[in-house]
Amino acid sequence: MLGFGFFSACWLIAVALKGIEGSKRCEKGWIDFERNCYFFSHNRVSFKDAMVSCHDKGGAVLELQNEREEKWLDLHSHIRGYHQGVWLGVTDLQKENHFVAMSNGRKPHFIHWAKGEPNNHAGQEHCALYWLSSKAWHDGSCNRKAHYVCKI
Ligand SMILES: [Ca+2]
Repeated sequence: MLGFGFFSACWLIAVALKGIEGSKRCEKGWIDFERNCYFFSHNRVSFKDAMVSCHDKGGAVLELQNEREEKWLDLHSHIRGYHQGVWLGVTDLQKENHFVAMSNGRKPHFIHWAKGEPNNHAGQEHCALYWLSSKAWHDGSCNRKAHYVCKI
């Protein structure tokens, strides 16, 4: 006869499997955070190449939504040995000093420029990066090479 112990064991296994299934929601090579999946690049590329790469993977260059996500990005960038900056999907290529999100062309509702940024240094900086040493955003040349994170 199957006792209560057997059924409670089955229930625990079912809950555990559901947990495993839940953690496998993102494809291999992507990691999940608050219901989204993120791909951290191994190489450093221009802003345009980062956009193309993320698009090819079915995602888009990370557009930070809030401080929690920014802190999480900072942690994982350090874990991966990133240095300098990480591309964000924010640019003022269309209109100087009018930074918009690539996904919708609108002013991002979360913005976190470092002190003195964006400064459009030498009139050449139109793409935003999360700058690790500042723990805040910089505008940089879109042609520079930087790590990037795709988000789905
Ligand atoms: Ca700058």
